[in-house]
Amino acid sequence: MLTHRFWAGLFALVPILGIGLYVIAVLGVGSVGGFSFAGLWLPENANPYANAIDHLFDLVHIICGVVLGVTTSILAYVVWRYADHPGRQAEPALYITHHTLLEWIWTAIPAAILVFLGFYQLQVWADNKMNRPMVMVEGQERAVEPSALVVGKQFGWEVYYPGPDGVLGTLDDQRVENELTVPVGRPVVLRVEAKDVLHSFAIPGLRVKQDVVPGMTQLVWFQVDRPGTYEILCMELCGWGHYKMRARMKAVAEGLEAEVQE
Ligand SMILES: [Cu+2]
Repeated sequence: MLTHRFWAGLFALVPILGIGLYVIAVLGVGSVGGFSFAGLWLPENANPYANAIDHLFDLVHIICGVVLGVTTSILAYVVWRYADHPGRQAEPALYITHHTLLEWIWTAIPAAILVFLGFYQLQVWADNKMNRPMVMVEGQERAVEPSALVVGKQFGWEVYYPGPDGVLGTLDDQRVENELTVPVGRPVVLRVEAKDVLHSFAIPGLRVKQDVVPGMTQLVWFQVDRPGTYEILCMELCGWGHYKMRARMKAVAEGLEAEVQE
């Protein structure tokens, strides 16, 4: 009797804590024992390409939150209500071992949600991963060229800028460790690569995240609308020093770029 109440209570903690912690992080107010809840959620987005990503992120979390809340609450209730009691037999109407219609329903609903999300996000994926930003050069529309090459390695980021020849990927490239500088207010394209193992190039404040694979070249693009310093992280567990793969990205007003790089 008491045991199943205990288990039911424990199961009930899953929706309460699972959803409650999200709400606390999103609201970001209050503190417990000196630990502040501010800043637990993502930093404010500074990349206009990523507003749609934030929208998708919220949508997916709301869908998952509702499903988690409903299913785990039902589980806790069922453990509470229908646990085994000595001497009591299951009512025949409630003794269900298989229900084909129910199986169809809880397969079809998640499938429909996934298919919906798949189509719903197509344009966002295209804008962020396929359609490179274009600029007008002498009356012609051209794709923005990468302004720097970022190479992930165990454990840090090498940043290469074009040297005096103005071409990226040549012998006179300038190398800087763990510091990237980009202009604000216009599209920036970067080439990202990995030297040794899988890494993931991420700038949380811009919602940029791209896995990098040795031997492959990827392009990422974004625009920074707020000058300042942003955190660059590796989001792929890549070895013992993974936590050290922090770098800084400085977003500066046009014209100041050269000064900062020196
Ligand atoms: Cu890494």
